[in-house]
Amino acid sequence: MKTIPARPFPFALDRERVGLIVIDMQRDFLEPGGFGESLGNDVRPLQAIVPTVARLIAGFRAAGRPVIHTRECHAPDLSDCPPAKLARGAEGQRIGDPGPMGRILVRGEPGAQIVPELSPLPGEIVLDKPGKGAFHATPLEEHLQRLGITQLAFAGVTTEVCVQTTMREANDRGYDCLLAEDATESYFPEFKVATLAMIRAQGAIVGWTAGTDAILEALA
Ligand code: TIU
Repeated sequence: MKTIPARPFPFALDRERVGLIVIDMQRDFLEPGGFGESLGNDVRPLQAIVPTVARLIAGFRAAGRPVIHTRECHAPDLSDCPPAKLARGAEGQRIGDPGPMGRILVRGEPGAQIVPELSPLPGEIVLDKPGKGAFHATPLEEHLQRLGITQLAFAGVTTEVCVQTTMREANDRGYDCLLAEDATESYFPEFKVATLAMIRAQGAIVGWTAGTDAILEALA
């Protein structure tokens, strides 16, 4: 165990049982023309965290710990997309519609790929998920159990949507959750601040937050 300076109180990192989950660092969310921009968002703040996420991934790989990547995307026939999700968004910019990076948020399209700087290595787990949370309708929990993971470090986008949803799913399943504060971002700065605060409120009710450097130091 190594103790990390974290909030709301230090986090005891178990280097034999921790894994990293990198949420939805996809072109659809980070690049102009993708799903994120189609919803009216400025994607630049999300692009800015890519080097930090890359450092975190490199640290987990160097420590021999699992790195799991997720992508929010849907089957080409959209059979896994609930009608209520499909109906949202502006006309012509909905899930499945053609965009500059292929069909928006559809599996296998260029926009659904993870940005090249953060490409998964061969053998790393990559999960396509139809929901905001990475446990819903995916084999994530089976993978974690097989790997003996009981603690999850989190990075990715967006803080208050897919990252927070997955942290809450993980917390309810008994995993200790640690969010890398500078390796996550939102289209709405105030939502990121609020999400970090609500995660660590009431004695880490959802989990802990810490800086990437502190996490890397404990892994080294
Ligand atoms: N729109 C938004 O903030 N997020 C998403 O739709 N998905 C993720 O957070 N990955």
